[in-house]
Amino acid sequence: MSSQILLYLVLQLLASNCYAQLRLDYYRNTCPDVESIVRTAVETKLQQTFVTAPGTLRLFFHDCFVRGCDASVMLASRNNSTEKDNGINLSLAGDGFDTVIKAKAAVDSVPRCQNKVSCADILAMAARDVVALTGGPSYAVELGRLDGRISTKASVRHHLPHADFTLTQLIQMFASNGLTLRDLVALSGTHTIGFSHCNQFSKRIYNFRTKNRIDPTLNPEYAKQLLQLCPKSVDPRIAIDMDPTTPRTFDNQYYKNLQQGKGLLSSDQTLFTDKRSRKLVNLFASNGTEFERAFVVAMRKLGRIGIRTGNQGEIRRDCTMIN
Ligand code: HEM
Ligand SMILES: *[C@@H]1O[C@H](CO)[C@@H](O)[C@H](O)[C@H]1NC(C)=O
Ligand SMILES: *[C@@H]1O[C@H](CO)[C@@H](O)[C@H](O)[C@H]1NC(C)=O
Ligand SMILES: *[C@@H]1O[C@H](CO)[C@@H](O)[C@H](O)[C@H]1NC(C)=O
Ligand SMILES: CC(=O)N[C@H]1CO[C@H](CO)[C@@H](O)[C@@H]1O
Repeated sequence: MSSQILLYLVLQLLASNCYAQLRLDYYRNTCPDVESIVRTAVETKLQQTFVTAPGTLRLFFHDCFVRGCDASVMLASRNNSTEKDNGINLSLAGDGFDTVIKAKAAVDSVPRCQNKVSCADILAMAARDVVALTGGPSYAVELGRLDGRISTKASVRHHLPHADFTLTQLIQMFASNGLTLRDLVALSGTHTIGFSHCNQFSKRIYNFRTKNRIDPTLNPEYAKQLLQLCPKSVDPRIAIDMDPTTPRTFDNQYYKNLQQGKGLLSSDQTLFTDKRSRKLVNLFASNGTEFERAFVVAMRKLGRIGIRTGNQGEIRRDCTMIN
């Protein structure tokens, strides 16, 4: 065997070891009904408020990109120093956290399941459930993540993408998490539901490069609507639909919007503007099945980032505090 092939095999082994212990039936013996317990809790919460869906999905993304999928995003601190205290998080909907807390309580109310299921796994299941419950695809979730013990505000800064990132910056950040351009375009399709605060895109309608200029990649009619929804004196708490066409349905409308210049964030619209990703946008816009397949593949990969097993973590009793 050539040394190159050997090296390749060793690297493969190391890479697969990072999530070697994730399994579809991880809780078969400890908490066999965990899937339906979580699903019921998520359904109940979603009936109370729609924000449950986007809030939970975004929480999963932020968890996985910062220190891996270990529920570190949920840790609260007394001294304002954890991930969730970071400014970028100001916009993480409280209902996402609440979904996990409620589902964890439901799981722990079953005696045999008590303190057996990690918060990180509950978040991964809940993220899958909200997609299916809003019209998107369903898929089996790999389980066996442990909860991390560390969460720092500083770790957020360099690990989450910003709305004004260029495609090159987005590609780099996703690649550093093992995600491809296809994964990036498919996962951005999550912006088919949920809300954005005006400050995330106000530059595009008020100060694009120079004062009073509108981003030319914005559809002019859509730009007019945005100016009305987000006047200069807007209440900073106001958030608007990211998919203006079917805001509460997890579908491929997001990509059709991009084709029409109706991507809300600059990081959305650039997926169509830039030739490197336009073909994928067109594919996902024209074929919802292609989108769903790519999305499921990408969500699995997202859920494998930085997995903790063995003594690298614990099963938190309270998702907001280490044991
Ligand atoms: C590609 C890079 C991405 C950027 C630059 C980005 C940025 C943003 C921004 C700025 C918002 C609005 C936040 C606010 O003002 O409240 C947002 C919302 C959201 N993002 Fe992303 N995002 C990205 C990728 C993702 C991914 C991969 C997911 C999930 C897998 C995701 C899920 C969401 C959801 C569901 C919302 C709506 C949140 C809500 O309504 O509470 N995003 N994103
Ligand atoms: C916050 O508290 C934690 C533990 O209680 C400590 O490790 C950390 O250094 C503190 N951070 C700041 C910024 O004070
Ligand atoms: C937490 O710290 C940030 C600065 O890092 C500050 O802007 C914010 O007001 C603080 N929040 C609280 C509740 O003290
Ligand atoms: C959409 O993609 C699926 C999966 O690749 C394929 O089977 C189907 O024929 C495509 N549909 C259309 C209308 O192209
Ligand atoms: C939902 C949530 O916990 N958001 C927090 C994000 O960060 C701000 C600033 O520290 C907190 O006040 C929010 O509670």
